[in-house]
Amino acid sequence: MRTTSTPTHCPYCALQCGMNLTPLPDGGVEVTERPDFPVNRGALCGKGRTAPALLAPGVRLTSPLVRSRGVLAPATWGEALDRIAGEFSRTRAEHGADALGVFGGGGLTNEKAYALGKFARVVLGTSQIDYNGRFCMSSAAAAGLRAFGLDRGLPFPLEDIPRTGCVILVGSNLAETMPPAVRYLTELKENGGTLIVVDPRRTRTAEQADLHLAPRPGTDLALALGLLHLIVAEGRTDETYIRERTSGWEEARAAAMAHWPEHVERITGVSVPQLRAAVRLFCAPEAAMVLTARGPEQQSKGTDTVGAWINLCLATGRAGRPRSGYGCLTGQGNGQGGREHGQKADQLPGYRKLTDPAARRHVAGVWGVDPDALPGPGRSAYELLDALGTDIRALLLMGSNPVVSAPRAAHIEDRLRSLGFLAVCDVVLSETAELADVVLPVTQWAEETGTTTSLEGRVLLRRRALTPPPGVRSDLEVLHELAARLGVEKGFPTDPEEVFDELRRASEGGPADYSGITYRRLAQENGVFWPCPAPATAQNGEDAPPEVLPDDPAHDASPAVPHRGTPRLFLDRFATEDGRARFAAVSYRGAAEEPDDAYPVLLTTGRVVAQYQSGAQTRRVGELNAAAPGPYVEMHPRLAERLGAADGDAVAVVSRRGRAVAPARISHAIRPDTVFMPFHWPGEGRANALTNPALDPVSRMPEFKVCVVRLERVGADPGE
Ligand SMILES: Nc1nc2c(c(=O)[nH]1)N[C@H]1C(S)=C(S)[C@@H](COP(=O)(O)OP(=O)(O)OC[C@H]3O[C@@H](n4cnc5c(=O)[nH]c(N)nc54)[C@H](O)[C@@H]3O)O[C@H]1N2
Ligand SMILES: Nc1nc2c(c(=O)[nH]1)N[C@H]1C(S)=C(S)[C@@H](COP(=O)(O)OP(=O)(O)OC[C@H]3O[C@@H](n4cnc5c(=O)[nH]c(N)nc54)[C@H](O)[C@@H]3O)O[C@H]1N2
Ligand code: SF4
Ligand SMILES: [Mo]
Repeated sequence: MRTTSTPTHCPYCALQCGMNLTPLPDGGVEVTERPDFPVNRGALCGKGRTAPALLAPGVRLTSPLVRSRGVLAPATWGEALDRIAGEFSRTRAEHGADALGVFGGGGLTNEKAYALGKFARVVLGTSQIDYNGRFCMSSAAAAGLRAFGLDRGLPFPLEDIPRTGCVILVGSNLAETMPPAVRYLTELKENGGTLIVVDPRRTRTAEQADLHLAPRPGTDLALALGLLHLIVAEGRTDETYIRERTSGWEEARAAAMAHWPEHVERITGVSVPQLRAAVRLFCAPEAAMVLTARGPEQQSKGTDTVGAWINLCLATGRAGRPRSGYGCLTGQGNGQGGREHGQKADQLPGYRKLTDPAARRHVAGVWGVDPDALPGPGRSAYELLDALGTDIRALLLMGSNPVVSAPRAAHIEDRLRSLGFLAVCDVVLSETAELADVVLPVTQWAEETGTTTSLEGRVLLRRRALTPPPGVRSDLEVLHELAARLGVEKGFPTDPEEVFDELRRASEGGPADYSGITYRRLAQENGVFWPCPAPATAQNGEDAPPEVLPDDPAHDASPAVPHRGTPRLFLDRFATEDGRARFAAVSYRGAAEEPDDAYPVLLTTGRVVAQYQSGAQTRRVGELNAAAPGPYVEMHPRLAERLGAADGDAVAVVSRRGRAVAPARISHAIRPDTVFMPFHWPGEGRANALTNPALDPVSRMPEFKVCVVRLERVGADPGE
């Protein structure tokens, strides 16, 4: 039998590695290298390599489940969909549209995220929609918008990294979270560039650094201010750039000058000589970059913290210039696109603002509804989950597992249980799906076509390579069926390309303009970077083939020529009204919780290479589970000694919100005042039983990276 292989992309993280999928005669599927995709050049991590394991029946859901007499039992699609539509109609009639909630995910394709946002606002008429991206990079997004007028995680392709002079990587453990991307750092060093890693732990990533700074969790803001102080004091600012391309320097400068290096050393634990060394490495070369990930972002001051790191780029003339700039390493498979097309509480497609009258008119026009009928902004993710069972009575959840991944998770689990009605679309019976009244089993990445936008802002086509098993339907089909049952017959097509073509029109003229991107182009090119406006003559959907693209990388304004897309942003001007980047005038403030006698130790949380997020998917893959079978508490030998714990002993970690028990993992790689737990597991070792839902005032992102705890020995075997 001849089998054809289909080029596509990994279902997991934002690197969106290219891979080929080949169906095997025995019904399985093989993942092979796809060397033509430049980002990973064939390399995959274990998660990508083993992703097909979840396609097998038995592991995944293949029938809808409906709760009856307290138990989830198989039901027909008709019964399941009728039940959801019935409960939603009844709840809306009794309590109003805002009693209906929708929670999405950054793993959903652009088409799904777009359709979900439209479904909430047009079919349900609710303002109460948000998504898990709020837990992910929303502080970097807010800071990027504030500084540059536009938020695209990386404003340049990854291939620029090896060509810069110095990279400061702040709170990213790339070696575990995006292993194939480590080669960009290796190549940077091979080219003579330097790497500074800022992480309270000496991670596999930090081990590669020329300089590792290990601040106390939650103090990155002070660290960045201290570095800026030294840059000014040592006369290393780029005054011409500051004058010509920025605004707000005086205030930012004054704020930084109030943060003396000795004071910063006391707050962060990073010594003044280390601060000076960092400034030297960063300022010596002509070009440099600052990249942030969840470490500095998942803080109750994440927006200001990222703003302070951006200030370093602006003060030294390293943004909007070749091989230089600030970037955020977005996390989920479609973490970038997922925040652009309307599943966020305050947004309309194309990264438009829900409060902007012109944006409402444009999108309402595409949707064929009255702009005044569109609800206003709703609650942010944590606030939405916190309102379940009180203001919000029924919830549709698509692409998230908050029982494991939300901060203060035991409380959120209670809120979910207190709902009048919960519907979950998922590929597996996640811990959150277990609480649902109706569970709808959906198709997976290899069985459906759709687009994602990678951390580079590169829009990619995932292609259907396999026929889904009977019994499952796509998320788009679910929304189509529910819309029809709730009285909206048109506007929810099930063909992803049709949805994408509508998304293109909805995004046209917005900050994230996809109107010039078509499935045909995506199939021929290795992705297209947004913004990519439609050429004036091509607005009827007739796009010219990419062969006629001009070679000049700067887009030729000639209207008939398709736009090439925008790999590099801000080279001429920033996206602010006056074209200037804005400094953030920020001062240090502490975390929402600081250690005290009752809770003397800092807890931070994060990831391990073999598990993904809430683990709903990867905990079901044998090879990954064997590599990372359960939670642990990483602690310094000095802390372990004080506790009287040996490696492997069960330790209880107690915060103001709850308690988790996991074996100690003793390591010199962590600060003695801090413990680390990965958050991929439910049950006794659930890290999020402990975390603090203190929110950043601008981005509404929770403080996953800092809370205070006390430790207790509980015996050697946590399993019993
Ligand atoms: N294997 C794997 N890969 C993934 C994921 C996964 O779940 N598993 N998830 C994907 C997603 S959605 C995301 S968002 C990315 C996340 O990617 P990363 O941001 O790289 O992942 P984290 O482990 O959450 O955090 C990174 C580092 O921040 C450090 N850190 C903790 N507190 C602080 C602090 O206060 N300051 C600083 N500077 N650093 C601190 C931690 O020690 C950790 O090493 O990964 C993506 N890739
Ligand atoms: N303590 C702590 N907590 C954290 C973090 C941290 O660093 N520390 N990081 C936070 C971050 S950055 C993130 S991104 C969140 C992520 O946490 P979650 O939002 O829980 O993300 P996932 O575990 O990826 O959950 C996705 C769910 O959707 C399902 N799914 C996958 N694809 C599809 C699809 O196409 N359609 C549907 N309907 N379902 C699908 C999966 O099976 C899974 O059950 O966790 C946050 N929580
Ligand atoms: S790095 Fe991310 S995209 Fe690449 S194979 Fe691993 S999980 Fe998939
Ligand atoms: Mo994330």
